[in-house]
Amino acid sequence: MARYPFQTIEKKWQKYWEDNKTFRTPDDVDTSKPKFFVLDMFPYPSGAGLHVGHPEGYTATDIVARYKRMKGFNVLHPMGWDAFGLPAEQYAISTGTHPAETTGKNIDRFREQLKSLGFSYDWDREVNTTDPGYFRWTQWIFLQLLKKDLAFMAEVPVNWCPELGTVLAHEEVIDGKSERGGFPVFRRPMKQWMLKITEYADRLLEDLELVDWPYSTKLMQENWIGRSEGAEIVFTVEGHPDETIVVFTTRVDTLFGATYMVLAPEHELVEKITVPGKKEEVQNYIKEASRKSDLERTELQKTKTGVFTGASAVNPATGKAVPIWIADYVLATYGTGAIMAVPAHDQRDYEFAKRFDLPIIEVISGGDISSEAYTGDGILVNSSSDIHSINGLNVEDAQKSMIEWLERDKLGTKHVNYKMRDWLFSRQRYWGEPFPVLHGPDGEVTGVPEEDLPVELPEMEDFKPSGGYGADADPVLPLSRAPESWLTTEINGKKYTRETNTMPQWAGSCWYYLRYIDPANTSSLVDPEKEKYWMPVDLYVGGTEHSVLHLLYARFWHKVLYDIGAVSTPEPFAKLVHQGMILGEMEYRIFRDASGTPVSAEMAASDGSHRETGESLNSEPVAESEVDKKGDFFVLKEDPSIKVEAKAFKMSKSRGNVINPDDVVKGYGADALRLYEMFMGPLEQEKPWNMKGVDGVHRFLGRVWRLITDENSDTTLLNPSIQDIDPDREQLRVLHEAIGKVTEDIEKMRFNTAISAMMIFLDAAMKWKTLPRSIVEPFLLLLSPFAPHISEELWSVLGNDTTLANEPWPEFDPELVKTDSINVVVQVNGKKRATISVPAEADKDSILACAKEDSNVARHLEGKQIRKEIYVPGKLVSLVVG
Ligand code: ANZ
Repeated sequence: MARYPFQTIEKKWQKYWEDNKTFRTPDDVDTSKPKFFVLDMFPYPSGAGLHVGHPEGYTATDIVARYKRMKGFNVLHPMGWDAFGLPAEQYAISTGTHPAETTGKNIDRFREQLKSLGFSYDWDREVNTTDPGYFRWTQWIFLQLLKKDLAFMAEVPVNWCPELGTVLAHEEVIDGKSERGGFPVFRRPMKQWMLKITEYADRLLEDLELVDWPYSTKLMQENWIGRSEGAEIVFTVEGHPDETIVVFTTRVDTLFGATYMVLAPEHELVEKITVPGKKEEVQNYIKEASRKSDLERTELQKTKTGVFTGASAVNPATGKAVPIWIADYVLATYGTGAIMAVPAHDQRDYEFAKRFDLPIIEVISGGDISSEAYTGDGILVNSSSDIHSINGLNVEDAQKSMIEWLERDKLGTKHVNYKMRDWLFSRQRYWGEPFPVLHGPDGEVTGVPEEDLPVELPEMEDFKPSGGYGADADPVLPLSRAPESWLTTEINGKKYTRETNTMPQWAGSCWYYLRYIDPANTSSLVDPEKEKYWMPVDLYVGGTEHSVLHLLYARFWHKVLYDIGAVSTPEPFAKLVHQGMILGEMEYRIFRDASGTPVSAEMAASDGSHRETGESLNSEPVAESEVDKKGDFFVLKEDPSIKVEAKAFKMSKSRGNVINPDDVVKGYGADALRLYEMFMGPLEQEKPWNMKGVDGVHRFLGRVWRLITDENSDTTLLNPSIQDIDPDREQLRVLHEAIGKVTEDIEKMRFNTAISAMMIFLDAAMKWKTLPRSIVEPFLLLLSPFAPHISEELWSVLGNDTTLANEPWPEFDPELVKTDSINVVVQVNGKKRATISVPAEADKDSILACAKEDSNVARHLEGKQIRKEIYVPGKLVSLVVG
């Protein structure tokens, strides 16, 4: 394999860019020029270093950044570090080093790795969430939240993860386990800081319309916010004149069918209303329920469970008594923690009523409720009493009528409910932003004066959480063991104690994009003029794993900042794109029966047995060199009738399929890595890694090298075939085909097909005996955002003495891609009768006329009537004669 000297070239240009600050965006830019803010989700600098998933999104944004600069935009393309958080702290604890030290080391390594990939970041704008000059402003934002009553302390049931020694936000708990590490999470009450994100629920929902984001991400946020329109209805409790039960329902129209009520086991009234004879049963049930996660109580639950409290409520529409049960399918955390059960029209209630033999009354006609609830539309029946009547109405009108009546008689109100909860914002750890909060002697909470920010972390030797790791452990916060000088302070003779919780890792990433605009500002988080020019972010690229967490939190903070006038746009990220996950290399397996005879993969059932004989099959790995691709499948080379199983898996240490980007850079170069990751497939798609593909793009770059340099020289000299001559028409056409395609593809972020277009250009150019400089130069400019090092080097081989980073992007001329004439096939009754050559710009009628004039075609038309004329533009005329 012919190599080009990528090692020396890449080092050389990285140094050049750094020395010359090629990608520095000045603090004061010419604001009459258009701007483009292109942002990457900044990495958490883990000890493992960069993985191949990072350069995927980072290359995409780098291509856009380089392209936009060449198009004359002021470009902001920064990078920084999301460096607080648990892993750094856990690592620090296990190795006995301070997290600041390991974090610093990891950042240095990440920076070096990113630089080795030639990304055009403005490194003078680097931000680090653990830097006091940065988190001073994170704390400042918290003070604004406090001032607006959007931050408050509450004793709430929290997700306590003993293994991590901290509580977690709802968003960080997946199926009852911690998102990080997968450790069990228990619910228990604890006093915590909360942020009132629910107050912004409607705006977070509505403003999704303002942004150009993937539909699936918007949908995830919508579902997470979970807006439900309905009503709250008040039920009185028999024998307890002072108590009422309020339920939330989305179906007020079904009130006449409410035949029983259910309280969540945690509901505050349970103890009060349970009759003495039921107390023990109810107590036991509550205990059992507390051991289950919400998921186990709802989605996973096969048979409904519950107990009767012995008490009854009064259905306000019928005046009749209905029994009150407790059951764990009703969650304490949603709505009011209590429901009216309408078994005829709600499947959960239906199953419960069947199990416990409770009455089922149809109130919506049109369905069959003999075996399941009817949840469809219909006309109201059995819905009339002395109190109110809605019989004969459709669902929509019935709902209106019910709300009017409920509101008039003060029995209920229209109500909107959200699935989203307030954001649990404190963590019981050391390595996070300290809260800028002081607790006074009388329990009062005050913010630290703004001029005293930042509140830095105290120097501590031992920052381990203590107090035990059990489900009921009482955590002793690391900061509560800080030196007295940090922990307490005196104001007006009163002793105040600092808050000892720290902020969650999400805090720093909620606003980092703003700091890039004005990273050194010490008087405000961002200068308003600069903010106005640069915001919003024009393109944001990152993984789907942040669809709800980071992207929702950041939007919330941004809206708060918008409300206090600190930013000028309601939304931070105008356009969002997710890069797809890069999987490990494809792994192949072959199936064999007991005698060792290969069995084609489609015969293997999912449990590993033979679909026809039921015999259990063995499977073993086969090397890639032994398989061939055949259509959509992979088959054994030596016997193509045998399909093999082909699967790619997520890269993981345990699977041993992790690709280290450093190794790829060493073996093939940064340009090859960049180009390969863009060539793998559409950016958004999940794709398996393939070393052969890396080799392929590396060879492409080698051919570009040989196109422009002299192969017969020991030193890098210009290929003598490149001359200052005028290009011919065909050369111009090939070049402009590439310009048109690459330009359009970058705009639409279709980088893989842009690369194909450059490969097509190269194939053509390799065949030309002489190569006009005016053809080669624009081609290098097209290649430069993708493979900047080799492009810069060849640019200088062509005799240019500065970087190409600020050269104008080649202008596409559509006139030049028009071919003079095109060949069109002419069929008569489906048989090819001629190929005619017509002017490229000819219209349909003249082409049809031309087709009929062809002597051979004319012969087949003679004496017949033309019934149909079809023209496929640029390709085919099809005539049907009878
Ligand atoms: C009566 C009813 C009749 C209901 C009917 C549904 C259909 P979404 O759409 O998710 O907001 N519900 C209310 N609070 C609950 C809780 N804490 N735990 C479990 N279920 C609860 O669902 C709202 C519906 O879910 C409410 O409307 C209530 O049941 C139930 F034909 O009330 B419905």
